[in-house]
Parts: sequence; structure tokens; C-alpha cells
Amino acid sequence: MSIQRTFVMIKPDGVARRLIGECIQRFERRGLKLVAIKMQILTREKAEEHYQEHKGKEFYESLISFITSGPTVQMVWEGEDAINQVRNMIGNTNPLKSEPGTIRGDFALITQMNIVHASDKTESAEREIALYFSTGDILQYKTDDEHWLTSK
Ligand code: 3AN
Repeated sequence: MSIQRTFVMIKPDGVARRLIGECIQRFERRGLKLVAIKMQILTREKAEEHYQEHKGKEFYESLISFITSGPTVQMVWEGEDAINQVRNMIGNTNPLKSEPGTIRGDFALITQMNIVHASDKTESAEREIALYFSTGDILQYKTDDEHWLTSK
């Protein structure tokens, strides 16, 4: 058993296309647990901090300008192998290479407007969660199925 937390952000295109519920429903149905959520328009400073690894790349300026262009939703999801499982569920960075059945494979065609971001490894998840949430923002609770599992 390896319960992990991962960071997920619905980008301005996902919010504008009213795909917040669709994304949340997919993660919930899979069995992941939402433990923190907020909504905000990112400042340039926050966006630069988030995407610091891409600074200097040719798409950097348009990435920052796009991600700060409208409301975004930040979430922390918890569950078994959550980091890899969520990455598999969102699909390849380039939607043209995303499998049908993934969020990007079902709803996107363009890399920059690929609906959703999710942490790619443990260190990124820790860094990204800390960038948007303080410890007290992350809830600890048990869902019905967890009560059932622990009582068996
Ligand atoms: P992912 O979001 O799948 O982890 P990253 O971290 O490599 O992908 O890239 C972060 C974001 O930067 C992507 N979601 C996408 O919006 C943008 N991006 C990455 N590569 C490109 C590219 N070649 N052209 C345009 N935008 C890109």
C-alpha cells in the first residue's frame, strides 16, 4: 500500500469549457479522494514559480500568458499510487499522443490548451502542493469505502 497525494490544476481552458465537474468526476469514480480544493486566477509570479523548470524554453512566455489568462482550479487528490494513476488518467502532454479515455485524449488537441496539469513525480507533487496549499488546508477524513476496508 502506498497512499500518495498529488497536485492537479484545471487550466483556464478546462474552466472555460466547463470541464471542472468532468475532471473531478473521473478522479472520484476512480476511487481517489479530494482532500483540498481552491480556485484562483494565477499571478504571473505564481505561474513563474510553478513552471520554473520551463523558463527559457520557446513556449515559456505563451505558457505563462495562457495559464494566467483566466480562472484555474487547484486540487490535492489522495489515493493508492495517486501520482502515476492521475498522470495516466490525464494522458500525454501532447494531446495528439494522448490515448482516448484520458482527459487530454478525450477533450484536447493542442499542447498548450491541454485542460489539466498533474504532478509527474513525488518531488513535484510535494513542491506543487506546498506552492498552493498550507498544511491546514489539506483535510484528513475517511470515506465510506475506507471505513469498510479498515473494519475488515
Ligand atoms: P505536463 O503538463 O504534461 O506535465 P510539462 O510539465 O512538460 O507537461 O509542460 C507544462 C505545460 O507546458 C504543458 N501542460 C503545456 O501547457 C506546456 N507545454 C509543454 N510543452 C510544450 C510545447 N512543446 N509547446 C507548447 N506548450 C508546451
